[in-house]
Amino acid sequence: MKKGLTLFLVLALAASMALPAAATNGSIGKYTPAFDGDKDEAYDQSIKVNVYTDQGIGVGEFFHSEGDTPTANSADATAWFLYDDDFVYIFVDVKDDTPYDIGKELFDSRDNNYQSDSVELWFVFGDEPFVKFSTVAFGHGTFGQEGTDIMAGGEAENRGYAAIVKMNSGGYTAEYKVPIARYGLKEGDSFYFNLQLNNLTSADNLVVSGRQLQAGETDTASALTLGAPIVIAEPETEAPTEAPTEAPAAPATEAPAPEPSAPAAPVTGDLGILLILAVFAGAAVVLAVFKKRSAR
Ligand SMILES: [Ca+2]
Repeated sequence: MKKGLTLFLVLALAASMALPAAATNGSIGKYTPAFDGDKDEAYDQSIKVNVYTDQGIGVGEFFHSEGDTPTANSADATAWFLYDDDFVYIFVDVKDDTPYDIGKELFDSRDNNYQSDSVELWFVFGDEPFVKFSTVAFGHGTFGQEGTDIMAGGEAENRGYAAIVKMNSGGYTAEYKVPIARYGLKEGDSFYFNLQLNNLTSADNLVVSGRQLQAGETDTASALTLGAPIVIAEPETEAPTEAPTEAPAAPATEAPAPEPSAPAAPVTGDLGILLILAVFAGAAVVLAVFKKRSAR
């Protein structure tokens, strides 16, 4: 029995290694993060996609290079997803030990700025042939395309797109807002996604990894579904601050409690007295009538 299970696992492992890995599919959690370029903790409760391992391609593989062709690409990137009724939010962490700044002037002088350290997000939303949105390291700007319609020079931002790039010691991060309501997407709908990573090692040495995506090529893309809401538990650090404020509050709210019950008892007492008085009054009336009758 145990041997059979071991054999099964070995065969399953061999089969998984022999077959080309498929792109990772999954569900995106519904949650609106603070859009500030930092990774909100809710991202960790949703799906993530690595440029290599989750897209069915080998680590370090690339599909395009310019300049001296490197044997492997050392850069790596992982994307996390959230969404709400208006946007898909994507946080991308790029490990790039050769950050190269092409400069704002060169960025602005180019139309389609793929020749830079940059992240390209590729989508197929419904009937759209494809949508591309990219941002460059050092935060010089964005570039986008809706099919053949170019979104450059701030046009992507005019249509609701946004990106915040932050450099760090091991590369850079970028947080994106993609306006899914613009494409009619809502909870329960799916779209296709691929991540592309452009890595410069010097001004004219570029390696491009990941995948691009266009309608009709979606079988190698990640199918991502707008899924259930994410519920973030109350931070534990708030508990001690709440306890001291609640402690004095408790006696304060309890103290008045006896007050309503205290008057409650006299109410029944008053009724008793009233009853007694009524009896006396009745007796007095009876006595008065009796006295009048006897006086006649
Ligand atoms: Ca680089």
